[in-house]
Amino acid sequence: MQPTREDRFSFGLWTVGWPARDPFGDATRPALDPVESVHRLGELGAWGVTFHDDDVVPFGTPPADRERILARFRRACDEAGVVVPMMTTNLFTHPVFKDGGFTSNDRSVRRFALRKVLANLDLAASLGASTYVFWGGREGAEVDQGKDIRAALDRYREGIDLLAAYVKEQGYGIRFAIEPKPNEPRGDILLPTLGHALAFIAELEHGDIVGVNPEVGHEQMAGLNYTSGIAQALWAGKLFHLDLNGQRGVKYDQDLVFGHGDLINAFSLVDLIENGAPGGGPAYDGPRHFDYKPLRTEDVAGVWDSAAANMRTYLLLKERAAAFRADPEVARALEVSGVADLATPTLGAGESVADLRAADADFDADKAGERGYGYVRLGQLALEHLMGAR
Ligand code: DIG
Ligand code: MN
Ligand code: MN
Repeated sequence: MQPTREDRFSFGLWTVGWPARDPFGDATRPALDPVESVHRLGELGAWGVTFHDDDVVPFGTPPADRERILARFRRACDEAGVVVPMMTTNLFTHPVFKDGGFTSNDRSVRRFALRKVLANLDLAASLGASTYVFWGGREGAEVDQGKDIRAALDRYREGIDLLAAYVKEQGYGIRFAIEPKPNEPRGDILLPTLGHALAFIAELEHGDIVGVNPEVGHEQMAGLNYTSGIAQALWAGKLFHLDLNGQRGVKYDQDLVFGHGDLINAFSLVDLIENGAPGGGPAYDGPRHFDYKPLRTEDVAGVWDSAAANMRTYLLLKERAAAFRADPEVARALEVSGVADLATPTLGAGESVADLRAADADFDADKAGERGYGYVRLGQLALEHLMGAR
């Protein structure tokens, strides 16, 4: 269960670096030097680190200091043997973004937000990041009359398309991943779920390099099944990245350690990711990225325990999922449930609508309705493998 670089685990620096200040209380931990986090995460077995611009170069840092800070960060990554697979922009902390970045009602703020992302895209390219995440935490509203949603989507599309055109012109080889979230910190956030994000991407001029970065807890805050959402993102060829963590039901964004929320869904997710390719094998070859927050109750030692817990839980679930897939009783249960039959097209090759309507004259709906699909048996087998009881 010792993570290796081959597992492609990555962490946001903002996760372990969270000093645990929340709306109701002060920080319970000291600020962490990003360089320290890079070394510690590398020692724990992480393959990559990710960050918002401001996580490494604080907002408003003078250019001369910026280069010194970045040189020290690059050195740390080289020494620790970690890469930077993904980067993103902080368009949510500074008060200037309190009504959003790309979709602020204030045009001067929208223009500033685009300049901030452009600068960070140049840095992302120089660090070899292949994915750039857009989480629009402040893109939203609390008062329906205060935000013209259609105009906001126009501005969001204008911003993403402009940035995508820039990345193409520069030849950066970067793909964009939009991260949905239904609410918090705004009352309602634009592109609230995976489905909204996929529909938005379909309207872009440069949607070919734009995918999604779904986060476990964000879909579950909307009461949705994360594994099903990931399956649709894979089906659409748009799963460019993912944020793994835990969430216990429809409540505030808990950003728990991966698996510390809906463990059954975490199991089916790892099974899909690691075994879901047609014919078996990984269905996704991107980073296994953790975007979580160490509980506010933890000290610094607890922070590193929590980082290790994410990777260990993932590896345990991967091992359980492999056992599930290798179990002959599971194969039989899958057959009873007819899971593989769904891959058979409903119409035969060359069958017309007329053929379909003239066919199956002997179909007996009552008899077909008597079939038992055996899903409880299948679900119990999954649960017993998850529990290590088989
Ligand atoms: C929160 O879930 C968001 C921000 O932390 C960041 O912009 C993004 C990166 O994965 N996730
Ligand atoms: Mn979250
Ligand atoms: Mn996230």
